[in-house]
Amino acid sequence: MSLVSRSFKRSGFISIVLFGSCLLCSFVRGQQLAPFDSTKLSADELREKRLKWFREARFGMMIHWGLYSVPAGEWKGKLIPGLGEWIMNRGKIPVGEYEQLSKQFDPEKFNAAEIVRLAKDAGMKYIVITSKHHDGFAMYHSTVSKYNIYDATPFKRDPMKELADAAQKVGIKLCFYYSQTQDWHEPDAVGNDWDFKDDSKKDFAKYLKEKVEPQVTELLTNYGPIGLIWFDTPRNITKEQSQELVDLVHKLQPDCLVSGRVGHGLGDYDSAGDNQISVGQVKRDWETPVTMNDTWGFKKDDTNWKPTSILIRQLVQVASRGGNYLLNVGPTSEGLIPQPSVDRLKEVGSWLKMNSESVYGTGPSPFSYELPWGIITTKPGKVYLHVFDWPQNGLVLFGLKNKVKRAYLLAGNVKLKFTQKNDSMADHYAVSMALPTAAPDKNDSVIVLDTEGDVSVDPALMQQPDGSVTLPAFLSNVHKAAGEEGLRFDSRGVAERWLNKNEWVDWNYKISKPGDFDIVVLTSEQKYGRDWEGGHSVTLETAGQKLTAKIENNRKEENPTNPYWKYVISKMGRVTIDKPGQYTLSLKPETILADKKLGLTLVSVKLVPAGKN
Ligand code: FHN
Repeated sequence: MSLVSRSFKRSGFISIVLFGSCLLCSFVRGQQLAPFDSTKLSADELREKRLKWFREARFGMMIHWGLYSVPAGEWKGKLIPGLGEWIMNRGKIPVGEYEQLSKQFDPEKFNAAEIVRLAKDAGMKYIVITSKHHDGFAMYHSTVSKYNIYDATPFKRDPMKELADAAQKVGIKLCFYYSQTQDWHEPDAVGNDWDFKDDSKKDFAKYLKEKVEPQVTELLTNYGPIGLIWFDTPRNITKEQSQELVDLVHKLQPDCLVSGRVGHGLGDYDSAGDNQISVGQVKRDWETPVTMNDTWGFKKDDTNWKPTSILIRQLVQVASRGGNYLLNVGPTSEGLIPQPSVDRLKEVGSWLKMNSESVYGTGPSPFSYELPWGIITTKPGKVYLHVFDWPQNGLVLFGLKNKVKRAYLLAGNVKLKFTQKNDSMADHYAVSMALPTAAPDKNDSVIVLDTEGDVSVDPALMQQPDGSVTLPAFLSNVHKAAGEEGLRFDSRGVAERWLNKNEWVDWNYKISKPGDFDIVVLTSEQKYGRDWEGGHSVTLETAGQKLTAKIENNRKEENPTNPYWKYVISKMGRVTIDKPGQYTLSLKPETILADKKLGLTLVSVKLVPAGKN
């Protein structure tokens, strides 16, 4: 789909025009308007209608709050490793013992209006709160199960009702997280293998009928209009069962969205993995949930807060790929959002106040790859350069074909001097901007380019002004082995499940400044995941030269926008490219170690000017 038709579709422009012209016709003919009948819309049109607010939102607050905030990561004097909201599972706590937490749960300091105000001031447009997480405890007054905050705790209030009222007042959408498969409190649900060991005795359909469907019905009946239901972890659920949930939500509230994690690709939009940010030109509407520290539910020993700069950069990165950034907070058992989260949200809010134009209502980056200094968002006639690493000698952007009319810093509207050189013979385009020496904003300084016409760029993978070329795995041409499922890309665009050495990839790229280049392979390591896997060997071939080497851990580098995924750099050797022009680089596995579950994984291959690596 072209950028133009995509951005039209995304802004809902087509439907506004249709409704608008319809209204006008009726007015001209002097007829009374018939009430809008949504039953006449096709399934696709209904989804488009539902997605309208979501596409504009860009930024939401996720709240993980439940009984688990009472132990806050500690059980019987021992710190339980892992996520705070998983303490029941990680500690194999019997249902009868975990239930007792409800007697201590009295979050008297909970103040819905304050939480909603915090979200609003941070620039968030929706709130997704855990109405029931995997522990099975309902955080609202449910009549389906007494295991809920109103009936089972001394609190005797319904925080979802209070939030619904507060959110309605300030125009924020309230949305509910609901764990549809895992429910460690219920014998027939998924997940509790310590109390309910015998899987053959489990009747998952019964749990769906007797708990999930009636509770989802309550949530969509008693709390006013709900923006979306955020289902999660679709384990052991059939396609028919996921579809029934989707249908139930849409029957009760046709405008309510269903998250991608309902299962089987049936949601209204896609959900990236936790703390994962999608790359490239993402085809479906999407959202990513992100933690501010390491856990979702409050955990007293988790002080690993991400700096505000990372949060702002991630928000922008997600926006530049057309997605929504859902940033989590985990209130304490008193009902308070931890101060480090409050501080960060305020800082994000102040940044957005100055720079919101470059986030809300923007289109995706015209480049399918990331740029070395930051990220791009767009609007008709405007290109927003989000500069994270402020260069000392001005900024050069390659590949933009539009004539630039004006360049300025968004904050304060400060005019910048620039020159533009468009050499269509050599197919080389460059805008060079003179910049103040100090970064105007330590988190993200936004430069605006006012351009003539719809933004158009050179789609080639090209050498950047610093001389390097990055060849991301997800932009490679994949040569599949016949009949094999094989190599695929995760939502970060990283190649995985590359187990067959007959599969290989290649890229075309453009060099404008020839020279000697070191070739490095980037793989990645998850902070709290499995250990880094390498040791496979590959052959890289480009410009008539061949390098065979092992993928090793020569050096680790921070991923500038995501502390969860470090880069692991493997040096493969040096090549010489003596002329400007188009080249191909191929990467073929020699050996893939069989004991590695994900096989050969790959973030990108980079050509770096010799010695600069
Ligand atoms: O298991 C849950 C986890 O506790 C948390 O709710 C996250 C949020 O995306 N979702 C699941 C894991 O992906």
